[in-house]
Amino acid sequence: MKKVGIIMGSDSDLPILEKTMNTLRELEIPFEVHVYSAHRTPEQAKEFACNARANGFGVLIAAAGMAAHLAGAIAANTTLPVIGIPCKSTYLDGMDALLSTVMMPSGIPVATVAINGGVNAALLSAQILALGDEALAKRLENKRSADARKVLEKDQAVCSKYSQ
Ligand code: RP5
Repeated sequence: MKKVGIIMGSDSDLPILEKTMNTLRELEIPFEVHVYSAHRTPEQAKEFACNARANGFGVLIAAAGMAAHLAGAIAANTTLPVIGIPCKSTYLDGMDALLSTVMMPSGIPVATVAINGGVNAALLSAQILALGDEALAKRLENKRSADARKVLEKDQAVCSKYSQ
């Protein structure tokens, strides 16, 4: 199976990417994780993106906060699908990163998930890889059903505790 590449602008973004990694583990998808910054280590970020397809990656997830140019910079250097996670930092509630990540110019797409949307980034990457992988598609279906069951259990618990 092709790998998912996870790139974050700083190790301070790790708590969001932990959710991404846990979801990928659950779905048995191999991944590789790096800290590359569009601003602090632009050459390394570029080199990673340029070589990603040849290095066995199928999808790239790029997470960054503040002036979050990482996903766009990665996307500029590969035709692999790139998923951007805008990370919430100290100021502006993540709106800075959301707009920096989502407002890509025509020609260089980034599929942007919600602010701090680590789980959905993993699920979207899985859905992309599952286009060519029936076993993974089945695991995704099973997870969707299991997640729905958990919500229904919560419904039962809330209903029986609070209804009168
Ligand atoms: C961004 O700046 C990183 O992705 C991080 O979200 C933010 C702050 O980075 P640190 O100052 O914590 O390294 O580039």
